[in-house]
Amino acid sequence: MGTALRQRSDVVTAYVALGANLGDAAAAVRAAMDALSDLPLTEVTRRSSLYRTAPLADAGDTPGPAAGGDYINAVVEVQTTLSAPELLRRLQALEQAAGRERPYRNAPRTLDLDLLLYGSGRIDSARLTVPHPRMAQRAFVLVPLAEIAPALVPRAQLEAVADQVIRRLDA
Ligand code: A4P
Ligand code: MG
Repeated sequence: MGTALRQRSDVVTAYVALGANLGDAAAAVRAAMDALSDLPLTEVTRRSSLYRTAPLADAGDTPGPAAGGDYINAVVEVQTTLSAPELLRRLQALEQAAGRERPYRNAPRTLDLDLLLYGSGRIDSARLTVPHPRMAQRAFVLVPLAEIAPALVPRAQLEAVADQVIRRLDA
């Protein structure tokens, strides 16, 4: 399957951000990486380390319920022939399977999977925006992405988020 996938001309390199801050978040993120590699027409080609990160709210967010504890975050690279909407649907199904509830925006979550990049595609639909609109402000996305795809993360972007707390977990 892997070789067959790589030979297809419609294969796209995409990046998925993983985050969790409820229960055993590291186990949830590792399990999600495995689940991504089990998706049809999709191969995980790079996995970042896991990172422990301080919860970050959107600048525009009104203060709401506590954001919860630290997150575990990571990024994976996939090769896929799924369309971007189909990949998003699969990511959301994995979130549901991990027991995700959505009581309010930025609520603590057992698993959050965001599509960061889908090839060089730009998508702006009601359900999907790619590149992910908040990725450039977030160390918990940029640092693991830079670990597996350094060419995609300008140094200036990393410097701009250098004040955000992020620590790589030992393997
Ligand atoms: N959606 C649009 N574009 C995308 C995309 N590229 N990838 C839509 C994924 N989803 C996308 O997402 C809400 C809607 O966004 C979906 O219905 C989808 O159609 P959601 O996952 O249901 O809700 P959410 O996670 O609460 O919102 P969102 O926008 O994913 O939140 P963020 O911006 O990802 O923030 N701090 C740390 N340290 N680590 C974290 O991982 N995560 C968040 C969540 C806040 N603070 C954090 C972390
Ligand atoms: Mg999300």
